Amino acid sequence: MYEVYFSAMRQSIIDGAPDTALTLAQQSVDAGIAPLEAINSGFVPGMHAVGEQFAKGQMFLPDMMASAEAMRAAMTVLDPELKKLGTARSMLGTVVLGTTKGDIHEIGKMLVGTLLQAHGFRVYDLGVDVSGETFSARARAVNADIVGISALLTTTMRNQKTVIEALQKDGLRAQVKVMVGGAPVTRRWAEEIGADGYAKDAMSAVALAVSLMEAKQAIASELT
Ligand code: HCB
Repeated sequence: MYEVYFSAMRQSIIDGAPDTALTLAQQSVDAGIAPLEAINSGFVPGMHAVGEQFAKGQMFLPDMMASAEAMRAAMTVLDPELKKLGTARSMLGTVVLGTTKGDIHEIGKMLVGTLLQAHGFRVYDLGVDVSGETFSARARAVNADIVGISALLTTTMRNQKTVIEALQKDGLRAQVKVMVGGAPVTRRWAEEIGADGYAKDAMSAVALAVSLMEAKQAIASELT
């Protein structure tokens, strides 16, 4: 039904056109399209197309940066709409979220943070290029239940393990659950590095965070 919108959204990302992306995002809200549907069916497929074209050498870094700008422009409209969904909910848990050391990709991580907040989690977003020590120190400071680590590069995936090691070193691993994600990350990789879970997208990250909280609560009630 909204295919025309979704196709224009996808194209606005491929074209790296922030003004068009922002206008389309606003129009989709006015037309009653669910913000998550606009993101998942319109804008994110645009980012995937950009990644494919970059990999084939049909697009270059400045194009990819322009596409990221367009995505950010759309999110300035859709992010508050998503957050509104969660305003009346009770707090489910506390999540510390960031993109790992050496990696500056932030769009997927921001989306995960927004949806977690919309579903009742308190989220501390540490940004990009975050070291294991910083993740761990912040997890301690805010008494985090979950640490969510994003990595978009095959070269920075291994730093997800560094975060887990920092949590272990600081004696926090028993109380802090770890979830990992990002385009090159797989369930198998999550198991290999000793994470508690892997999520392929933002909605799965919410479902995973809920189940990790249930697991934490089950252990806590066994101990009391
Ligand atoms: Co970037 N880049 N990039 N990039 N980039 C990728 C990631 C490639 C796959 C493109 C390609 O070659 N096909 C590639 C990585 C190849 C590899 O390692 N396998 C790549 C490369 C090579 C690079 C540079 C090295 C390019 C260069 O400089 N020569 C450079 C690296 C800089 C650095 O980090 N040190 C670079 C730079 C950039 C920018 C700056 C131009 C820009 C980022 C801007 C920004 O974020 N502010 C960028 C972009 C936009 C991309 C692509 C096109 C899109 C990424 C994106 O936003 N996807 C990407 C291609 C792709 O991924 N297909 C390309 C959309 C979001 C919604 O998806 O997967 O990030 P997501 O997140 C999902 C999901 O994974 C999950 O939920 C999210 C929401 O649904 N999730 C989690 C994510 N984190 C989670 C954490 C959890 O706990 C749970 C779930």
